[in-house]
Amino acid sequence: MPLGYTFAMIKPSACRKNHVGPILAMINQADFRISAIRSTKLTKEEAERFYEMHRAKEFYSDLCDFMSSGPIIALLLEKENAIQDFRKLIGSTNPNMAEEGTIRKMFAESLQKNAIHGSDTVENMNREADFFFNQRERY
Ligand code: 3AN
Repeated sequence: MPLGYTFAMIKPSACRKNHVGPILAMINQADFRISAIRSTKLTKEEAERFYEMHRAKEFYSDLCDFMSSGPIIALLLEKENAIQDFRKLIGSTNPNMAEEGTIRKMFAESLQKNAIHGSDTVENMNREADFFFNQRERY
């Protein structure tokens, strides 16, 4: 299978609790190569733009407040079957449903504060990667 990419973001709650190191170790142990990485803090407007597909949902405003509440780690990751394999590594959106050994099972605090984001389609991955990284920042 050819190499592909996925975009990931370690959320403010996981950064605040010093879970960045263990999460990056799990990502590397699962054979993802880090192509680009940045620590940054989203403004509320940037969070609204990143999650614009959820604009109509009742959790949208709270989600954008949370996602702009502290630093995040943005990641572009490379692996065979990257998008699907990464969704498996992070587990279900709701941590109560997440499988044992997944990142969300280990580090999520709630449905909203679920530790990490992973792209769900190639189209979204490209949009999300372009949101954070220019071509010179990708190796
Ligand atoms: P995923 O991140 O697993 O693809 P999405 O795209 O459905 O899940 O949701 C984006 C983010 O919105 C989730 N990571 C979570 O933080 C938040 N979220 C999703 N559903 C809910 C909900 N019912 N209540 C509160 N927050 C939610």
